Amino acid sequence: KLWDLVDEYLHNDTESIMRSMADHFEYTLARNKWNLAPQSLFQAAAYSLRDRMIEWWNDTQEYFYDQDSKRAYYMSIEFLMGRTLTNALISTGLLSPYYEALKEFGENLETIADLEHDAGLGSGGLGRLAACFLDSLATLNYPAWGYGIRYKYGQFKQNIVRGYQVETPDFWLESGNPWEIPRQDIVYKVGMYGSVQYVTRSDGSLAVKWEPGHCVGAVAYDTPIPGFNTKNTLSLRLWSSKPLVDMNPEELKADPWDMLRQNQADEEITSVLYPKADSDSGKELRLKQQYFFSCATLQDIIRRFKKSNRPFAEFPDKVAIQLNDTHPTVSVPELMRILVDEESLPWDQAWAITTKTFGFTNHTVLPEALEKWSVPMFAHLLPRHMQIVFEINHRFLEEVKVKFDCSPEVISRLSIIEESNPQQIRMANLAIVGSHTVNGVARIHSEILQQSVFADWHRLWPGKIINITNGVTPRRWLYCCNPTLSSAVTKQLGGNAWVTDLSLLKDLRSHITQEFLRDVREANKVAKERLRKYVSKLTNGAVDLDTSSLFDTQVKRIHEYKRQLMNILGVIHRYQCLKALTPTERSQQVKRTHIFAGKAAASYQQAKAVIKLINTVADVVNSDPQTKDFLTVVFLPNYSVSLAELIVPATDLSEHISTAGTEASGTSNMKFAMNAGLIIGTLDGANVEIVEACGQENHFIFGATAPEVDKLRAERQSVAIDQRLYNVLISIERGDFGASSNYRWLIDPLWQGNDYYCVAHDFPLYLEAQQCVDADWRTPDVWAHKTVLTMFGMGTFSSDHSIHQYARNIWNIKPARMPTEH
Ligand code: DL6
Repeated sequence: KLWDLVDEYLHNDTESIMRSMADHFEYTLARNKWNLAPQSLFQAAAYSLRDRMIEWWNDTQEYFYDQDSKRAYYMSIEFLMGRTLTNALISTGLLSPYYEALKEFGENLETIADLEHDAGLGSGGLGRLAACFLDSLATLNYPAWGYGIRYKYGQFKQNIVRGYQVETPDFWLESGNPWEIPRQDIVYKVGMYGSVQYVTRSDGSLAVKWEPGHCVGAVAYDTPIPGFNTKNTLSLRLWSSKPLVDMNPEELKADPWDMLRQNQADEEITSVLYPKADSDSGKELRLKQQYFFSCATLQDIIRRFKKSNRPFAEFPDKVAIQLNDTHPTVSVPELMRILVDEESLPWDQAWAITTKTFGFTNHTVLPEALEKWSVPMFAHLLPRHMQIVFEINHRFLEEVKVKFDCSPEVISRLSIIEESNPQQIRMANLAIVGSHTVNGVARIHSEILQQSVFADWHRLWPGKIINITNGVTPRRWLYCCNPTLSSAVTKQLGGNAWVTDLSLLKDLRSHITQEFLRDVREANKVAKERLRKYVSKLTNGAVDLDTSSLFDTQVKRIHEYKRQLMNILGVIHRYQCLKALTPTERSQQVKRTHIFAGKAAASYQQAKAVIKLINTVADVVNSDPQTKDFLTVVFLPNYSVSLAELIVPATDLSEHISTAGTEASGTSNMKFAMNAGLIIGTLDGANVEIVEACGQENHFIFGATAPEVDKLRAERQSVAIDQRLYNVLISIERGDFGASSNYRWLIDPLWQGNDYYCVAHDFPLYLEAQQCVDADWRTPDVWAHKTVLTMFGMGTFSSDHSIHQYARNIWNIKPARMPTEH
C-alpha cells in the first residue's frame, strides 16, 4: 500500500512533475514560491527527475541480483560527464512533460539546462570515453558499474587574460550536485603506510599481515545513469575521502591541531583531479588517490560477490574489471593481497583469479604518459603491495625464462621493475601481466602497441593485445546536441531506431535525396547561428561570426603532438596571402572562421605558448580592416563538454592533424563526422578507420604516415623549411604577433630542425589539403554530398558498437533488460 502511494506520487504527467518540483523547491531547497530563482528551478527539476531515476535504478539492481548476472566494473580515474539534465530527460522519455512543467513555472527548458555546471571530472578523451561507455552500457542493458573518484575540484577553469591561459579552480559543487546520492552508510576503510607482520596461522603455516599506519574512509556517492529507451539504470559510484578518527587510535593521543591537520590531509586525497606531480608529496598524493579508489572499489565488488555465497574460484565468472588506463592498476596487487592475506588462498589460485578478472585498456603511446612509480615511495605508502609486486615480477620473469628463449635485454624490458636509480614500477607492465586481455583504442594504435610499444609482450603472448576502436554515444553527440539534424535523420528513416542502432545510417548512403541535403544545410545553419550568439555574448558583441563562412575547428587538449601550432601557422599564412591580394581578389576568397578551444596542462610551457599565439593572431586578424571580412579567428576559453555540444554541430571542417602514430584514437573526430562535418587530418588514430568507412575522397587527408614519421625520425632528416613556412616564422620573429620571445618555445625548434612532431615536413602538405577544402567549399553541392556521405558512414563509431565488443571479447557479459512492468 505504502509503495503504491509512492508510485502514484511519481507519475510522469506534467502535473505530477510540477508537484514534485514544487515539493523539492519548498522542502529540499527550502525556497518559497515567491522566489522562483532559475538556479533553484534547475535543482528542483533535477531532484524530481532523480527521484524517478532512483526508482528504476533500485529495480535494476534488484533485477541484476535476481538474474545473478555477471557484472562488468569500469574503473576510471576520470569521468567527464558534462551536464546531465537534457540527456537524462531524453533517455527517460520525460523531455516533454518537463518542458511543459518548466513552462508553467515561467521558464524555458533550454535556459534552465544551461544553468547546470559541467561535471568536469576528467581532462580529455579518456574521461569522456568513460562517460560515453556508461551511457552505452545502460542503453544496451548490460549489468555494469562505473567506479571513480568524486573530486571536489574538476579540471581547472581556463581563463584567457591578455592572451595567456590563467587557471583557476573549478569548484563544480558550488551550487550542490542534485544528481548524486551520498551514501554515508557505505564507507570503507582504506589503509596506508605501516608495516608488514608475519603471523602463524592455527595450522602452523605462516601468514602475512599488513598493519597500516594510517586509515582513511572512502564514502560512496552514487549517480544514476539512465539508459535510452529502457528502464535499466546503472550506477556511477564515486569515492570521496574522509577522516576515520576512531580507526587511528594512536592519533587520538596527538595534539588536537595535529589531528585536525591530519583530517584535512585525509579529506584532500580526493580534492583535485591530477594533483601537481612536480614534488614528491604531489606524486605520493597521486598514488594515494589511485590506491584509495582501487581499494574501496575492490571492497565494494567483493562485498557484492560474497552475497552470492560462491567460492572465490568463481569470482571471474561473476566479475569483470576493466582498468581504464594504468591509473587503477594498483588494483592488481590489491586483489592479490585480499585473496592471499585475507582470504588465505594459495598464491597460484589467487593469481589465476586475478588475471582472469582484469582487462586493461591502453590509451597512449607517448612514453612520457606511461606511468611509473618510484619503488621507495611505493614501498613506503604500500609496503605489502610492494612485496606483492616484487613477487609477481619474480614469478613472471622465471616463467618467461623457462618458457621462452629471451635475451637479457628483452627480460629487462619485460620486467615490471625498471632497474633505474631509484628503481621504478612500470605500471603498464604490471597491468599487462595482471590482465587476461589488453586492448588499444583504434586499429592503428593497437598495431603500434603490437609492433612497437608492447612488441615483446605481443611475441610472448600472441593474441593477448587486441583492438577495440573507440566510439561516442549518438544520444549525446547527435540526438541531443543537434536536434535539427536528428529530426532530419528520423524523418528520412521513418523513426528514431537509429538512436540505439547507428548502423541504420548506412542504408541511407545509396539514396541521398535533395530534401535531406537541404535539411542538413538547414541544421548546419541553425547550429552556426546558435554558436554565433554564444560567441557574441561571450565577447560582449566584439566578435560577430559570419555564419556564411566556413567554420574550421580544432578543439581538444592543447599538446605538441596534436599540432595546434601547425593550424595557427596555416592561419597566419592565409592572412599573409589575403593581405597580398587586391580588394577584388580578396572578395573572391573563401570566407573562413577558425575556431580553437582546449586547455593546456598548467606546467606545459609549449602548449601555453600556442594558446598565446592563437589569441594574439586572433587580435591582429580580427581587427585588420583589410582582412576581417574574410578571416576570423577565435579561441573559446574553458573548453568543456557543454561547449563541445555547441561547437560540434556548427562545424564544417574539423582538424585532427596529429603527427601520425601519436594520437591513440581521438573521439572528437567521430563527433564531428557524425554531425556531418568533414575532416582535415592525418592518417592517425581513428581517422584511418573513419575515412575508410566514409570514403577517403570525402575528406582531406595529408601528411607523413606513421612509418614515414618513424623513418624521418630514425634518419634524423633535416627538412628544408618551405618558403611559406619561412615567411610565417619571419613574421612571428618580426613581432607581428607581439613579442617573439613569447614564442621561442615554438619556433626555435623549427629553425633548428629539432622538429620531433614533423611540423615543417607536413606544413606544405597541410596547406595543399586546405586548398582542396577551399575548392570543395566553392561548390556547395559537392560539399553537401560529402557531408552526408560522411555522416552515413559513421554507423560503427557509436560507443554501443565498442561496448558490444568489450562485452563479447573481454568481459563475457550478457545484456539483462528489465521487463517493462518492473
Ligand atoms: O581513448 C580515449 C582517448 C583517445 O581518443 C586519445 O587519442 C588519447 O590521447 C586519450 N588518452 C589519454 C591518456 N593520456 N594521455 N596522454 O587521455 O584517450
